[in-house]
Amino acid sequence: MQRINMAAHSSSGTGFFRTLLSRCRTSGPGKSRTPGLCQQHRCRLSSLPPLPPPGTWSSRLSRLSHRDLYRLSVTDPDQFWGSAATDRLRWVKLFQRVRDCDLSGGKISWFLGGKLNVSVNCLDVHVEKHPDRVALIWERDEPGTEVKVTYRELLETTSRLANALKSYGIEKGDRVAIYMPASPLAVAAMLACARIGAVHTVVFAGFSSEALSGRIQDAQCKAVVTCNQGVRGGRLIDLKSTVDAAVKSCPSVQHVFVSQRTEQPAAMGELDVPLEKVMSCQSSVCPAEPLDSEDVLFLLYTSGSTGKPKGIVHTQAGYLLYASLTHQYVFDYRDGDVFGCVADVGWITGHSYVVYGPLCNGATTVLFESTPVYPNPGRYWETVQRLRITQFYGAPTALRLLLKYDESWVKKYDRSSLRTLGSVGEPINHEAWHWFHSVVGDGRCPLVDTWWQTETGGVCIAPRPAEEAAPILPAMAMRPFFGIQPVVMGDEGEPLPGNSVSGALCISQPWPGMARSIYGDHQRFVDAYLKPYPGYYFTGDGASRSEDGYYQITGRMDDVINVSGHRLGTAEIEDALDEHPAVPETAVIGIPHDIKGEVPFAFVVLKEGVGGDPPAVLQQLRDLVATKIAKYAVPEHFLVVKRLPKTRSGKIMRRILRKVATETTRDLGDMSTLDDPSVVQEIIEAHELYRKQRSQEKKKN
Ligand code: 7RM
Repeated sequence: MQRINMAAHSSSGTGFFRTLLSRCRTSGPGKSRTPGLCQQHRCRLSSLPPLPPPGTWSSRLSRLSHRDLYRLSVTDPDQFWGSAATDRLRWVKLFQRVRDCDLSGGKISWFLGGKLNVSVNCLDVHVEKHPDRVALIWERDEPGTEVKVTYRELLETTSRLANALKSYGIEKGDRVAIYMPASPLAVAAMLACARIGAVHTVVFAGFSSEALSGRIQDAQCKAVVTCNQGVRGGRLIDLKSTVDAAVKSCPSVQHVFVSQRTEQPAAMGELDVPLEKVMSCQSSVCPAEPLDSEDVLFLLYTSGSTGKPKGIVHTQAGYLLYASLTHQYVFDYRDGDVFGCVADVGWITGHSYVVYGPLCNGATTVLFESTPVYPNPGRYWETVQRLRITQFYGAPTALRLLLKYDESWVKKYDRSSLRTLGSVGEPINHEAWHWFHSVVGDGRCPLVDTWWQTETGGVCIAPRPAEEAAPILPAMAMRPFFGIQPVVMGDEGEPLPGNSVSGALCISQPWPGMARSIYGDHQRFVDAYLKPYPGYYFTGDGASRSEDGYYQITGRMDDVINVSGHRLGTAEIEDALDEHPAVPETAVIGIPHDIKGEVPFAFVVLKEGVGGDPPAVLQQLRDLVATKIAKYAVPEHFLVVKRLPKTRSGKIMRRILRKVATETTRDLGDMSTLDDPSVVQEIIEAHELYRKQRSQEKKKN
């Protein structure tokens, strides 16, 4: 088979800007509604700086200060992103227009007319230059058994896997579910989809079979890629049987590709295809499908404020460019670094900072299969020492767990390779920040607290990017990344100017990495993110801007909670609980937890009569949530109540439940809209009793 020579098709930055410029000149500033601004391309005609020579994005950048770069990125996004995309990505056909976006109308398009292939940008371009550089270090569960995969090997594996998918009829546009923990084959499966234009949707391998089938059904997946078992913390987890149970209710699935992670043979049924076996018969060369910039790259399901997870849609060029640029600038990534992001590939952090960002930059990236405490609480730092990790990127929940152990678990390992520390997923509290910075980093590594979302594609707010000399203040000094214009909105939906303000966090300009839609429901996308503040992207988070202009995230404003850095809709848990025949009504809220960040607290109303054996019902409820969603979603607390506090229009007043659960009932706030205020006292008393029982049980244990 002949491989497309992508290099022959790529164009130079200079060429792009000449074309753009000459076209703008012919349209003429006179025709433009804004003087000096070309309406077609929205580029400034008079103020264009000298054209950068091709391929010099980085050297040109290094001469501009961060402050100047940021200014350029927001005052002239076409220039900034056009130049970045031209110089940083390899195109089969260069785009003709940088962007065509209308946030109020729900239209977001970047790099229009361009054609490229993401897997070529993550693999082939590096194989040409350094085929033997290590692309992946698979840090397997058992310490000291890591496996290194070079760029050449990863390209070959990806190509075989892509050919295998094709030979089973998977085509451009088809959806493929990937239900695997972090492993080279999981990465190859993602890149194989990207190579042939199929759309992957990775489902975190901790999700239950029902959660998996719901996602497969929503995406109408044609195939699933999985493995026989997972290995985590010394334990084996049956993944194949979960997939078997899931696909029973998924008629769209024609094939299940099964890889062998362990010796244990999986029972193979009609749909099942042994992955390694079919790959070994395939060619290690697979032509890359040239794809439109706006073709879908992947779907990733995430929780919202309703019971049904949303299939967030990301497309090719804009996503890849944003992931790679943020990977380089936020983490100070340099050639030769060993990038250690310990997130699972099932989350957006794994997509952007284990796979796409690092591979697009030709980095060596770590795939962490284990847990922070296996075989002991020194695991992360022993791994840092053994692999010589330069950037360590993890979640506050793991840090809060580890800081409870003796410092010697950190100190006995050599961490001198570390240069940048990163945190993601939830607010990092001061204690965890200081422990990470001073104990792990010996006070010498910048710690970047990165705020972003599944929907934003990559980091949007982080301490350093906008200004090199900015000091990093513990747990708050966050600044917008290039191209990001955060806006804090007031109660009336008005942008709050100046500093020392807090409100709803929005972003006022589109950026290339942002989500394009919700799969199969664009209206829901518009309603959730673009309608609340017309003309802006609404994040769902609250934020404040300090007197120095730094951003600090205060947390979700909707019914989404964050358990150990995993996003969870309280409505999803309620839906699962409500399936129990003895439970007419429930309300779930999040309450603070010192390690997990937040945990679900369930208020349940039991039907009269069946309430005879509450402990048994509560155990059934726990099982329900574990099978419907995942174990981590099981509420930490259940409080049986007679009624829930409701407004006259029938809405549950969660604010009151939060106050009861966090024992802050001294000031309950305005209760004038409550239908029957006597409910509140009833619930407070029930909670008081529950608290006493729990502390007695604790004493006994
Ligand atoms: C990357 C990721 C997104 C939600 C987001 C926030 C919260 C994430 C931070 C944070 C405070 C942070 N994607 N969040 N990072 N809150 N500081 N540095 O986590 O889609 O799974 O979650 O997570 O509420 O909206 S996600």
